[in-house]
Amino acid sequence: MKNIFRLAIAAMAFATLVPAQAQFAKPEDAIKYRKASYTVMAAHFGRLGAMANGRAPYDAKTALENAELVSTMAKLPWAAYGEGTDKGDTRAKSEIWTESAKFKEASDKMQVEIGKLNVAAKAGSVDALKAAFGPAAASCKACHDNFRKD
Ligand code: ASC
Repeated sequence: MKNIFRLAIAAMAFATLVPAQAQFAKPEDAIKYRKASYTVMAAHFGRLGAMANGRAPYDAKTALENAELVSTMAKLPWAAYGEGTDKGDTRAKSEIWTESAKFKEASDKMQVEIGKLNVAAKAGSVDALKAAFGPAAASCKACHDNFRKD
């Protein structure tokens, strides 16, 4: 019995050490995963944008649900840029890997702005949402401009 526990602890310790790309069996799986996370993120970000820009009626509860989903999705793509994922069905530019510190900085900035968008959504006012939406959208665009082929 003791050995089973030891084994379980060793397995858990190992799992935390496995590099991110090992979560994916094949590079194309990682590419699919990151694209899927951006797709879901964009859907919910777009609903917030519609409210922020007056194309949809503001509803605090809906705004918060969407902002929380965007926050969750915003954590996901970064583990899926591992080795071999620069080629294939992707518009990712090689700069993601050759200028990885810049890419990390841009992805961190985006997550900070999405965090602020979440705080704004929690505040429950359309003005707070409007104020946070622009910088969040700009942080998405900055990455597209520098790291995505059109
Ligand atoms: C969106 C969306 C993006 C960003 C970006 C902002 O709604 O899907 O990728 O905003 O276009 O410029």
